[in-house]
Amino acid sequence: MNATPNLTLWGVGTSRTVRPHWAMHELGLAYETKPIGPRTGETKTAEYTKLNPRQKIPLLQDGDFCIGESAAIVAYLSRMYSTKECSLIPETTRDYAAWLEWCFFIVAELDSTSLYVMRRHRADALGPIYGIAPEVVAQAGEYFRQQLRHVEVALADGRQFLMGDRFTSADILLTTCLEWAVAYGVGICDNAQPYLERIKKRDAYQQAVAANVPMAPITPVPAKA
Ligand SMILES: N[C@@H](CCC(=O)N[C@@H](CS)C(=O)NCC(=O)O)C(=O)O
Repeated sequence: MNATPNLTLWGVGTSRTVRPHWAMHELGLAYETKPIGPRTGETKTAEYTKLNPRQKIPLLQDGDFCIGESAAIVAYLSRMYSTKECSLIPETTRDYAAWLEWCFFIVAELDSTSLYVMRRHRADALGPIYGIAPEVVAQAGEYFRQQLRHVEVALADGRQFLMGDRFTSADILLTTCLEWAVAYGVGICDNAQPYLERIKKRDAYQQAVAANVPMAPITPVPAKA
């Protein structure tokens, strides 16, 4: 199928950057890491801006092709590099639809609308940049818990993973959000606790955490001009 891939991953240190590291470890892919961090000025260099005008991490280079957005990178890797022995994406149309639904739900509702809002407005996170807003932080945490009901109901049938008995990249996205919520002191639903413990035992998860260093400090380092 594919010749030996030439993969370079830009970015370490955040809940978003760990996602593609994890997907690559699950898939057994060799890759180079460019360990640039958020708000260090490293996303704003001319070299990096040429690759990613959004000046955000993570970013994957696959040969002469670049893709940004953590969830898109993980979906791309899943589609491109899954094998019969190790696949992060469902095959049947119905399962694929359910997987898509999970991925979009997690990114839109749990990440962008809840946890990232908390991050932007917490005094000990990006609040000094975007505005410290305790009421907004509290509401976003509440919204996260409400939305997590979808996860609680799905996991109630005892399934091991979001898609049933098979680990997929939707589990990568969910796990990173659950961990982020725990770090922010937002309670996660009952069925998510054993799910999270189980998933964190995976070798690829542990390898990805080790690869995703140095971790960015919670309180932002002012970006260099
Ligand atoms: N939706 C994007 C968000 C990426 C993002 O916001 N990355 C932050 C760090 S978590 C970043 O690179 N900020 C620019 C900087 O701090 O220099 C994704 O999931 O990849």
